[in-house]
Amino acid sequence: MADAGLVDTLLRRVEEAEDGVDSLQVAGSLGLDHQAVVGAVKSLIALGEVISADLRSSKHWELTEEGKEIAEQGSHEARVFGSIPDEGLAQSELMKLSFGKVGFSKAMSNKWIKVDKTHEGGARVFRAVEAVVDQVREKLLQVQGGAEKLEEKEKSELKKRKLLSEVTVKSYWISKGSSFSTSITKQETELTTEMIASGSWKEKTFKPYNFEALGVAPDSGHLHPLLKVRTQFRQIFLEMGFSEMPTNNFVESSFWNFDSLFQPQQHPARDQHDTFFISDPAQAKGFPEEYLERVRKVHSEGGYGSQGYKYDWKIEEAQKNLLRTHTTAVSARMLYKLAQQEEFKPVKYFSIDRVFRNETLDATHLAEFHQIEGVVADRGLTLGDLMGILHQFFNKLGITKLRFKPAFNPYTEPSMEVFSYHEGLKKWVELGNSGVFRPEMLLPMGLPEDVTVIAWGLSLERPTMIKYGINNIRELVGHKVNLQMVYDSPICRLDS
Ligand code: FB9
Repeated sequence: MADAGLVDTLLRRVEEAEDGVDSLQVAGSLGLDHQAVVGAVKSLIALGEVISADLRSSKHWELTEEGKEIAEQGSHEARVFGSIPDEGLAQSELMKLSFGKVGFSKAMSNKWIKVDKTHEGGARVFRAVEAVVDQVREKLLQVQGGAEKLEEKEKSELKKRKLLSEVTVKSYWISKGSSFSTSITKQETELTTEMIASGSWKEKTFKPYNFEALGVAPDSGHLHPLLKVRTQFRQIFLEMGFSEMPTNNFVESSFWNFDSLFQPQQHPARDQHDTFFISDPAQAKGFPEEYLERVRKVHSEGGYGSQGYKYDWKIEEAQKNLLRTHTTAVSARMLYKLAQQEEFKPVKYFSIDRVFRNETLDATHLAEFHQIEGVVADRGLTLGDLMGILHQFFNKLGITKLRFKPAFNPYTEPSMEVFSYHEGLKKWVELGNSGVFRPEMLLPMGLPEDVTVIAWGLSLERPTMIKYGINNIRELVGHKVNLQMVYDSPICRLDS
């Protein structure tokens, strides 16, 4: 809202005027910037029909900077005439004056001065008349003073000398509107419960909605580098025919996160040091009873050719809620669901989402990261199939030379760590982990005996940090992230 005092003054001017006032004229008479008066006009327009304002453009003449200088100090020719003493002035001296060159030629054409070229010591300039009238200056002073119009010929002469310019100014012609009033009641901008309850809304006026108003334009929209790399990995999985798993539950039960994967309840990964347990709700319920019983049995007594872990498996341990430590918990849920189907169909699943580990934090590890996981279930899959699909997957990242190293996971046997030599970093880089899910995990779910499931996992942060040359994970995620990094990170293109 413009300055209330100016709005009131403007309303009084309109009321006093016979038919209206011009915003430029009002600004001039108040010694205000024209834009301030325009602001007051616009705020009155927003109130409805208080005033009528017609935009119009008017032309007027203004002195240029040079014109103002001449109006102040006289024309160049008059100053040349004034600078010549009775004994005359060497032409070379006259040309050294700032107004010398332009003034000399004008004074000569006005026949105000003359040159004696035969003078000893070089050409000398003398006055040719007793006195002169500086008409240029007088005309400019007339324009400056807003006096009566100059002849067209005179104006174009001054315009040609760049002493005068014609300026077009837009201004408002302001007159009384159909609901003109000099007392503007404050317009409410929201209808409150108090107004409705008390009925006071009846005496108030409300600012009309401006449905044309545009929202505040966001200064920028940028995707985080992690999300750009996630999209690239998602694209790779999709073109390999994988379907994305539903990972929209960070909270998981220990049953699906550990027990269903044949990870024993006394495993160190299941204690507080490595896992974030949830206090409320602390316990999960509603597990498939028959499946749970088969899991209990395979842990405590063995089965399916396995001797099991021979410990007293407790449901209370399986019921503990936690933040999932890997997306393999989701893979377990999906494989169990697959096993419930009448007829087994081969599948290729993937997931890319956050997992949480109560780890020691350092430059490359936070208490959470994004795990990327691929899972393939089919009849008769072997370790060779796993190696083959890992070559195909990493090849799409531009990584062609892989090395596999025997490893251990509680839920896969055999297991392999995956390595590649990074030409840029000139060192072997661990790319992730992989393996064949154990029968003690798959058979209690009810999958056919000849079905094998191969899987692998890696993180999203490591390739992102390498891709964008980030050394400290805190530059990538967390409250200390420099947003400029987000704005500046180019779209991710993993080699394909
Ligand atoms: O991401 C990892 N390394 C990596 C991946 C891609 C990459 O791209 C290059 C630019 C081209 C570079 C590096 N790693 C896995 C290896 C290491 O970073 C490791 O130190 C950290 N690992 C995490 C776990 O740390 C507790 C990365 C994370 C990881 C490890 C294993 C799995 C998932 C994530 C898994 C699994 C799995 C195994 C079998 C069956 C199912 C899932």
